[in-house]
Amino acid sequence: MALEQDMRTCSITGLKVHKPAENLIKANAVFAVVCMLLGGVLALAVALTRWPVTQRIIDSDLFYRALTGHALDMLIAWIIFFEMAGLYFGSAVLLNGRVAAPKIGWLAFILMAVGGLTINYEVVMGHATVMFTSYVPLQASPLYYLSVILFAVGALIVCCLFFATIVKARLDGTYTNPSLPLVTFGLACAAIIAVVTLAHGAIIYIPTLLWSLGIIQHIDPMTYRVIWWALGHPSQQINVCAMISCWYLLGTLTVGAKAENQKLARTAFVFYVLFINVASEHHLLVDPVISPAHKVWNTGYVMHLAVLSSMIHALKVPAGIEKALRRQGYNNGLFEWLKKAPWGNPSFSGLMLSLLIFGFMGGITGVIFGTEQVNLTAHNTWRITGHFHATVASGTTLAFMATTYYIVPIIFQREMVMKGLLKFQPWLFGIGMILMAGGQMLAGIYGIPRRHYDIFTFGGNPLTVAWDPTAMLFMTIFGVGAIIAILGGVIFVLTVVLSIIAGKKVA
Ligand code: HEM
Ligand SMILES: [Cu+2]
Repeated sequence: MALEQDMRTCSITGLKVHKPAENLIKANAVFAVVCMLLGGVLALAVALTRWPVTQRIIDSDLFYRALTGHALDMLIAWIIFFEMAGLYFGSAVLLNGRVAAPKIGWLAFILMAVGGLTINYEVVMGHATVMFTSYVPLQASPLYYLSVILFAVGALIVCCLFFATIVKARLDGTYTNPSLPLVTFGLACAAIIAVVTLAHGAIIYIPTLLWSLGIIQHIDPMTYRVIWWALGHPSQQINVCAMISCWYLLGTLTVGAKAENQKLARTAFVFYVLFINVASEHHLLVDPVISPAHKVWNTGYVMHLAVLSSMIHALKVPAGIEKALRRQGYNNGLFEWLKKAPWGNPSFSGLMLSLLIFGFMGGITGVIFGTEQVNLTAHNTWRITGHFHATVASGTTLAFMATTYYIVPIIFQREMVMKGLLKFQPWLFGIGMILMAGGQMLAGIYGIPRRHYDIFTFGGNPLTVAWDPTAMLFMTIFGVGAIIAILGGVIFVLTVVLSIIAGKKVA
């Protein structure tokens, strides 16, 4: 049948893979890894500049370019390109269906690729040294804002295509179960949040572009911040939904976990959609425009409805893994299942490290720093940088890395190379990030500021601050962790690229 021509059956999962879906996943995944490489090179420059041992290794102008580029390449490009690949996988592949409009998928990819490359060019050339928050009145070139908009429009198109592909799978009858698979459901919640988030992005970046062109004379900084964070924070919840979807997927792929009591997991996903936007306000706790009563109500009460979802998933994912391993016979005592788990499988260790670092280091500190009183002292210190290097930089990144080790055989149809080395990859990246983010958070408690080029001599300014020696100890630990994590990142990029080019073909 002509319709079947562009489908193949995956020899690993038995799923039907639509060729155009496969190609779109490949393109987005390759771009994700390339962006991680760029972001990683910049991470090294930024980390060595701030490490007391190698302090100020690049000059201040380059430091702020590198810092802007690092955040954009990592938090925006690596993560979002990977999520685009995930959306095609979760809709077309998991539903045995076909991408609703592949040509539109390619248009979106081109918009995102051109946008992403131009953003990098503008930042490297020093036309947009505005940090990724690009708070006004700091101003970047019009081309920078335009590129951000192009990238966002591309991502928005892919979200729409994701929903259209689900509808198509229903119409074509390739997926007949009344409820979507849990992984697809989680991704659908991510995509819903993404649409709302990107709408806020448009509301704020379009006037900012006009302002940088000189067409609008003034943008109120406080208005900018309020709307920008309706983009900035919910987009982290897209990442959380996508990461948790990966946790469920990896639980199944690595040990055969079944998501039991799925209604609870689905309800938890819906809670993100409903409540996360309110939680954005934790970024505005030191800002004067929102009333104290509102801040306390929001961060003291409403935020916890979203936190509740994370707690549910944090119990359900390990519970599913435990049940699966017990079914395999590891029933002695309380922990035999944990001891006998496949720790040498980098997808499994990556999943577990993601869960632990995201939950214990990232999630808990997030709740603490989101409290109004604590926020006043943590704001703009390294405690915050440590917090998000535990959540998205470690948790989400590890989950995506662990998933990549399945994407390569399933989609690129290549086996991963250097399997012996790969066993260590999640541990190097994870432990490095624990030391790095932990060092940042602890140094931050002693007042070490974020985004600061020179806390050692203040540029020769007579104002000198004697930092507590303990802060220097933690900053030193930070640097050691950063180097170990970067090594883990290098192994990831290297093995993925080599596997795609030269890995053994999967039969
Ligand atoms: C090997 C891994 C990494 C290292 C060594 C590293 C290091 C750093 C350092 C030193 C800073 C600057 C902190 C400051 O001066 O205030 C920074 C900022 C940042 N990093 Fe990373 N990072 C890594 C991975 C990641 C990943 C994977 C992500 C996101 C997915 C990420 C997102 C960010 C963001 C959003 C900022 C804030 C930039 C700003 O303040 O504007 N990083 N990173
Ligand atoms: Cu936030």
